[in-house]
Amino acid sequence: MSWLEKLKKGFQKTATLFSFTKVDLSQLDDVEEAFLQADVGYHTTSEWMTKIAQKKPQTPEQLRQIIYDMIVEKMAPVSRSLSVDTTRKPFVVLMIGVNGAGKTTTIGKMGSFYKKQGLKVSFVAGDTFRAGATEQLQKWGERIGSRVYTAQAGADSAGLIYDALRESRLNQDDVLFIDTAGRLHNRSDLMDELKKIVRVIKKIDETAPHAVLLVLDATVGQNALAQVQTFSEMIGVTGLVMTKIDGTAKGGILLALTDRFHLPIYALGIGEQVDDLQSFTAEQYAESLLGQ
Ligand SMILES: Nc1nc2c(ncn2[C@@H]2O[C@H](COP(=O)(O)OP(=O)(O)O)[C@@H](O)[C@H]2O)c(=O)[nH]1
Ligand SMILES: [Mg+2]
Repeated sequence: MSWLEKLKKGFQKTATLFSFTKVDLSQLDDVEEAFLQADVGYHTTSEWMTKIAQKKPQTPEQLRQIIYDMIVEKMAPVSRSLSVDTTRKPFVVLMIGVNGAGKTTTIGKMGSFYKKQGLKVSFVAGDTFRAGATEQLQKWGERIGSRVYTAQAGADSAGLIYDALRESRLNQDDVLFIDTAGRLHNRSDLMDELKKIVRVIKKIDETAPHAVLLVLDATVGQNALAQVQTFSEMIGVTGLVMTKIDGTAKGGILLALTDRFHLPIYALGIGEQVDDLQSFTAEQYAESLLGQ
């Protein structure tokens, strides 16, 4: 299956919401309902309903074309590809997000993506909190042939990251992915640890981390807004990755997020396999969301 086919399959549930069979301009409730069901959000929905009413589509095809254009217009400015600055040695990517969002899996997939481009990639198993997190990342490392820096369970995460970054520098790695814990005892605990991690990274390279990617699970829907808000305020986020788009009807959440935060979107995850992650493009997103 090609990436676009996978994406379409992933967005199938959202696309069924947009499979209008007729257009009745005096009765656009079902269109509005589709946007809301897909988690597009109230703001974008009301903006779009006004535009649709002005453009007066006569057929479902015309209506879908209008929606397609509106999606691309909104999402093109935040579309980013997975490119890294290989002069940094290493380009440091800090992966953050709540428990279960898909941080560790995304690191494995992204690591594989860069490996295939011939880059030297290493991982840091910075989630020393959750049992099994280190082993999970080690498996990815073995699979793609990347070095994984680890510490004992319960060890200080910032300490491990400090040592790993120093060694990664000596090794002249192109990219270093840092995995982090998703949930500690409470929210301020988690944020304090992340802040400490950023501080120790800066002791070694004040330009790092070069990317702070917040991983979001698409199935949480509107709750993603609160997550972006919290992580942005507390430690700053340079971009988003959305996982688990497969099997949810909430694919429109990226529109709501863009409306509110305008953060670059780097990649979409649509499954648990190594190739189930790719760069985000507005056109592919619009096409698959509408099932075209
Ligand atoms: N279906 C699906 N599952 C995913 C995706 N990304 C991660 N997962 C699964 O979600 C679960 C949690 O992922 P994990 O990477 O451990 O999350 P973390 O706690 O943020 O590190 C695992 O079972 C992953 O295999 C995705 O894009 N699609
Ligand atoms: Mg993890």
